[in-house]
Amino acid sequence: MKLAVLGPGALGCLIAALFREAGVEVSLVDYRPDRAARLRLRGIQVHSLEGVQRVVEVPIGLAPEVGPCDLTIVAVKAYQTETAARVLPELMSQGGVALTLQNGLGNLETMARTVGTSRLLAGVGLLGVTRQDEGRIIYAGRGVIFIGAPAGSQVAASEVAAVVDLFRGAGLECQPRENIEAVLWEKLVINAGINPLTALLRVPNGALLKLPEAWEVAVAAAAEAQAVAQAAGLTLSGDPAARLRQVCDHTAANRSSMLQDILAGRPTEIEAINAQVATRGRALGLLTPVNDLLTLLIRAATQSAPFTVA
Ligand code: KPL
Repeated sequence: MKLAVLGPGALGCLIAALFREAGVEVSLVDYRPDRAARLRLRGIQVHSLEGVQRVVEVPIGLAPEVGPCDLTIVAVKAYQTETAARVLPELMSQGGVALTLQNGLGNLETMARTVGTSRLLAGVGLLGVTRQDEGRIIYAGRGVIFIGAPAGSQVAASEVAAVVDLFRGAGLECQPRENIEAVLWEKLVINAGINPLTALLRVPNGALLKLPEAWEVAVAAAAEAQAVAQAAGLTLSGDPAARLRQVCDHTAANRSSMLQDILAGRPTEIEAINAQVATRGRALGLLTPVNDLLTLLIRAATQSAPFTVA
């Protein structure tokens, strides 16, 4: 099976490196030729929390160089999905599958605009992985990946099982899920709580457990997200606070992806996370004041970067 991993960010680099080490035919796909050339030269540096480092040489290229693949994993930031979706038609082989492993909502809809829904899969990963620098990542927290066929997908259960086996073969804990929409929302609930708070306070995930006021806001944002999911007819497992606590605990040393974005001066995924909770809540007649405020604060934090005092 030939694989492409679209996006050399933290998750993309980790997955591509693990597949490569497992002997899978995999390429990392970048849209920037300069960065692709540098990464090809240096390889992907994977650091563990214990300080162990290894360099994995992963083939890296632009979409036309990589060509059609059986499985294309979309691991770009939610705000780059539009760009990624444009190259999906040339990356997906006849009968190939595209799997989004991204945060937030709206990614599947964007991908469907260029390749339709029938060969799409959705996945949710609860891994703690931090990008230190171009191609240099810290694998800070192991976690499970759930994969399933969303509404409109015609990918067979046996094909989902083959993708799950591929992930397992690369040393990742992976499980198939029939109700992947609910799982996407369960992750959204977690991201709505952890990501904006850690980004605003500039703390690792585990610190939220030690900051009672921050924790209260995180739980309130997560609870609003869970209420919107329930109003949309989805049944999410468990209590949002308990789920939040578990993820903060498992990824305690990790910097959330939104904190990494803020620190690097990049756009954030706020529009795909808290803003989605607010928009979808409004459409269902639900108020989401905590998510509204967190959305505004993160937008303000992004805009204020040029004015920050030393
Ligand atoms: O998904 C994450 C993210 O940072 O975006 C969590 C699970 C919160 C890990 O940091």
